[in-house]
Amino acid sequence: MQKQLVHISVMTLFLLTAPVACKKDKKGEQYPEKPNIVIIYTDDLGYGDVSCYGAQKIQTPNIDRLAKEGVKFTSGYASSATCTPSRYALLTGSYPWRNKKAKILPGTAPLLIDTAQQTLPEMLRKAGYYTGIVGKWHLGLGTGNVDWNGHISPGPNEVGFDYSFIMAATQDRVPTVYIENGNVVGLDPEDPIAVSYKENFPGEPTGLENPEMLRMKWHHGHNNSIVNGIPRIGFMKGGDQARWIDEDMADRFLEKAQSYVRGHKDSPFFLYYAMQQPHVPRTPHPRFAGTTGLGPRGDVIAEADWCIGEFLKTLEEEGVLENTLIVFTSDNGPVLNDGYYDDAVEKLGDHKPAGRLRGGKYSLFEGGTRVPFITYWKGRISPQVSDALVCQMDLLKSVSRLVGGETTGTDSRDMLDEFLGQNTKGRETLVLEANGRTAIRMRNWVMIPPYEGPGISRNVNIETGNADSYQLYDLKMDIGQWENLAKTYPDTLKQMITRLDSIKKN
Ligand code: NG6
Ligand code: CA
Repeated sequence: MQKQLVHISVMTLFLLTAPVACKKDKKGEQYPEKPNIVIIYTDDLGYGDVSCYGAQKIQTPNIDRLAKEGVKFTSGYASSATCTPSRYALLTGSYPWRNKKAKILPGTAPLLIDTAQQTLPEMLRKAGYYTGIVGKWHLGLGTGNVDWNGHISPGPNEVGFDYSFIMAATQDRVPTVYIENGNVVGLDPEDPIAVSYKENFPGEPTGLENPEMLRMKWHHGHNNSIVNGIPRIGFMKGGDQARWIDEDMADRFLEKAQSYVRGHKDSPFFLYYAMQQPHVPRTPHPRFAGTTGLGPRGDVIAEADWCIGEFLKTLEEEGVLENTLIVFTSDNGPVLNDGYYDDAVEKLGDHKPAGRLRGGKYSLFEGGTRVPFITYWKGRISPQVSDALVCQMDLLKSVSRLVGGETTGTDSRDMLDEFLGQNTKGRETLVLEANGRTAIRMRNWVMIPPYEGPGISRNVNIETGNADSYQLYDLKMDIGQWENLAKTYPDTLKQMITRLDSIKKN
């Protein structure tokens, strides 16, 4: 009996200590470790929009620093060619096309993530992290009929974030207010907010009816309520004191990101810094207006890069840079005219927002989902360029191994070694999505099934990837996807069709 007890307690001790026991990687480093984790996420920034990925007309020295001293991925992907689905995949580790509701959401959409679903911040919270989001949310709020004047819930704070300072949807959608931990910032109860995506509020000016009030002209969509002279998507009334000033948004988010770091530097923290640039409406602070010669789109990219530099300085000043894993990436590829006349097309010159990639935002071609993707951990990652195939969705599983967290079966893959620059194996396959339509990348190949619909989305002037027959491209030889090899390699085509089907059924 006694012997058995001793045996049990030794076993218990072993079991208790086992999960904490460090696993060694190839370099003999020990896991789990609990560095701070920061994801810097830009909005609509293309593969060719930053100088470390080849841009010449825009200089992004701070992002370049991350690339130069970290791992610069050449095959790093968002799950999707639009925002909501990519953010859903990043936070939940699940393919967004498995959830039919994971489409670009209006500002009044209910919370898309189930509060019982696993999320990256929740996993980190359970592993002892303080978790926060500053910036763009766009994953819905509430349960269907939000009262913007009360406590707005569920939202980020109910799916794993201890702290949130967000805009609800996008800079071009109402409500145009900041929301901190579920409460509209600076709201005057005497001037309540009402929001509708169905109809205007009597007497409120709109872009369609009051062009004389506009300082930015709409090209398609974007002709509902006018806020700060900019016509938006959706109708909004009230909340005058609380409305954001577009030109100040970058500074507001930066200040919040910095104070978050200062306030939580002593515990491991996670920060999802979701910047609004270069999504429309592009409203650089006057400090950046006109600085790139590319118009507001170029200027807000320069502004975003500056913010990243300031943010890095804060990490340095607070003494935590060397203990922070930073991931820099974008939610989808680039678009020039996304609904406003803002000189993005006229002043483009020979700048190539998607680099050598075909298509852009909304597209099933590479330009839609292949984005700048950098991991940086000062003193810990040996600088390199990696061709490993990785997706933002993989951060959940990978970070979870790093910190000794827990995840259940998902589409997320453990790419920790790739993210830390310890191997370049990467995924074998990845399903890519645009507007609910899917394609598959497998090793150096990408296959796009036939889809109905226009080959070019006229308003934004971007190739969609739609075609009558199967498309197969060898990205190693043909990164621009100009030569369809579907007929030349029927076996590869078949294999990829089967593979896509089987992943979608799982
Ligand atoms: C589209 C908007 C576009 C942009 C996009 C969302 C129109 C005509 N176009 O519906 O301007 O807001 O939604 O972009 O309204 S995303 O990066 O958040 O996915
Ligand atoms: Ca986006």
